[in-house]
Amino acid sequence: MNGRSLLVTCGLPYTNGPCHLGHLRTYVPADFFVRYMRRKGNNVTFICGSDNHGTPVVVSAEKEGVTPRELCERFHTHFYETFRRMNVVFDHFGMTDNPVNHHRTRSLVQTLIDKGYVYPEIVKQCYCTKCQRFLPDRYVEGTCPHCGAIARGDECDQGCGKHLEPGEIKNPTCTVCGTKSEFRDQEHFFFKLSEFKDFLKDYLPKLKGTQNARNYSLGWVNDSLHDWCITRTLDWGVKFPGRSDLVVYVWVDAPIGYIAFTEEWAKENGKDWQDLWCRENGEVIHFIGGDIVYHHCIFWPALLKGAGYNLPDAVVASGMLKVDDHKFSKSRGYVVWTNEDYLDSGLSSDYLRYYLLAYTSHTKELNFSWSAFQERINNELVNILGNFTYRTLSIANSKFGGIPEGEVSEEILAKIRETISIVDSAMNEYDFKFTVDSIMGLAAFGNNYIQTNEPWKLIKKDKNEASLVILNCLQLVKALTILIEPLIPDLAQGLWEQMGCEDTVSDSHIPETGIQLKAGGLKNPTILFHKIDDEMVQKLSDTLSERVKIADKKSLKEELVNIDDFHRLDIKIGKILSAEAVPKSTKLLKLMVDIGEEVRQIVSGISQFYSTDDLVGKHVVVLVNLAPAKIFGIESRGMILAAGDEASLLIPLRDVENGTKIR
Ligand code: B3M
Ligand code: ZN
Repeated sequence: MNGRSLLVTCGLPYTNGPCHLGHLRTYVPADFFVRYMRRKGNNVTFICGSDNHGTPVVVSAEKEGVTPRELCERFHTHFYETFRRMNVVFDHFGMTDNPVNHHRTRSLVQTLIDKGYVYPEIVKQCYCTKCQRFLPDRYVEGTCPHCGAIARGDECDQGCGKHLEPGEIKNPTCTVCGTKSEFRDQEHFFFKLSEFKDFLKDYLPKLKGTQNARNYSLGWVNDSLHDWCITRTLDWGVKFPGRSDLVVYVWVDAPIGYIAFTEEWAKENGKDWQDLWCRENGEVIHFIGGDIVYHHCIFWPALLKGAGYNLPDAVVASGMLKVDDHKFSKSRGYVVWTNEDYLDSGLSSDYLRYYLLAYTSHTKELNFSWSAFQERINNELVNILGNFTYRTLSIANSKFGGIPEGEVSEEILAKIRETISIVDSAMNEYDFKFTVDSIMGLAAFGNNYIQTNEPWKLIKKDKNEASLVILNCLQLVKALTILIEPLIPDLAQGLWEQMGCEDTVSDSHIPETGIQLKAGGLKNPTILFHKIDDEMVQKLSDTLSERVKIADKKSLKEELVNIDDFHRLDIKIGKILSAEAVPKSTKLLKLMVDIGEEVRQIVSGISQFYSTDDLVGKHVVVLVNLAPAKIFGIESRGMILAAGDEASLLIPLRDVENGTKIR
């Protein structure tokens, strides 16, 4: 097939920590896009690798007491394997510390020097007198000169998100020893970014991809563009040409990794990397996180333009991630680890892929919670797609002996064509959610069609009519299987095999959705889509809240409260009137508690430790003005106080009346 030639890349993960949900928000959609473009008959090369240089890696290696290279190799393998487990399959996954990237970076930087785009300047750099060294980037912490938030040396990561140049940060301290750092003069090299203003003003409006990338970067260009310091005082990294004491800034050699990895891939596959990077014989599409738009839409095109390479055709930037309504944060415990939490619990990679692409648009903020995850999978993927495909295949198999003879109705073929055309335009706009919704719309149509026509009843009245209905359903299943493969490749392959196909669905192409099925046998269908049960969700939510609690404990150094704070809590003595187990829960009891002026319904997680008989008639201590909540669908108003992991209930030493206030 003669399709477009595409080079798709993903932002390179730093090799200083494990893969989490924040990473996947970029990699899964990129893999989805790549698979779809291949199903369309395009020629796609999918490239990524690990980002090994810069202070993120050196600081972590120093803390662990290993060499930066050791740390990089460990996390490089980790990312490679985790992406595989998620069915994110790159044609090449390189390392920025490998020789090809050292060579490509030095060569590109040398070209910039030769063309007069680089100049030296003496700048004020943070210096730690105790550690006796200069403090680049993450070696220093202080306040952001733009918004006043706590910031790192090169980035206001918790505040306005702006990139900071060396020396810009206010009140700097050394992150290793905590000493207040001072500013000292040092020679560094600058890239004349300001000379690229007109170029960027012309280039950015034409840049394809998502609107957020284009709009943000145009704003920055119109605002102001400063020259960019591209060297750092570090041992670890790519040496700046002619200077053994300086390396290039990590944001120079990391994107150049995209080129170096293409070279490595081309060499292994007998291709010419220059087709993509020097001759415009293809399109370059970058998938990145929304926090690195500046680097990809400002620095990177300017570097490429200056050195005479091809420019990216599209930048696709994903929105940010929240966990349980909190800003994603490893240190505060609001994180979901891909292996430890998700895959190692035995959950399917396809479910997470579905959720990440279907939950909200690619560029919007995604607020993750385990209950929303469960709801989406069970109500959409399992109830709609799983239900329709299983019903169709099992009825066809049991009542019609497989795929019956006949001609698929024009109505059905037209519906498939309509979906394909909607999907195609959505994919060209990088609107992944709309794509998924449209495919699920076709599944819902199928569900409705089979429900209305009831082939299992119709067969008794009119066998021919019934066999046409099931043939139509089977054609819809075939189309759905091909269309859904980019999203949920394992489940799609399972469906494909149940349809009696012996090849792999990822070798098929979109136009095949309209090719009529040949009469023949099916494999005995089994249920492929299983619901996620409440217990699993409870376990995952518990893991998350436990992590947040531990992080809280670490960060809260004994916060003091005053007596007014204490008085805001309405705590009273209550008497348990009745207790019953909450169905389907292993921990919860529903209690009715007399707190004096009223009887409260309270759900309490203590059933492992007490039988209902132990509790009825007991006086307990109740937090009365806790905001009401629904637990397992049951309203709970208040909380019974207990101590420790085994929930030892607090009780009054002498008898007091129900409703007595604790003071
Ligand atoms: N290593 C990771 C990040 O800042 C960074 C990406 C490099 S892409 C060339 O998200
Ligand atoms: Zn700031």
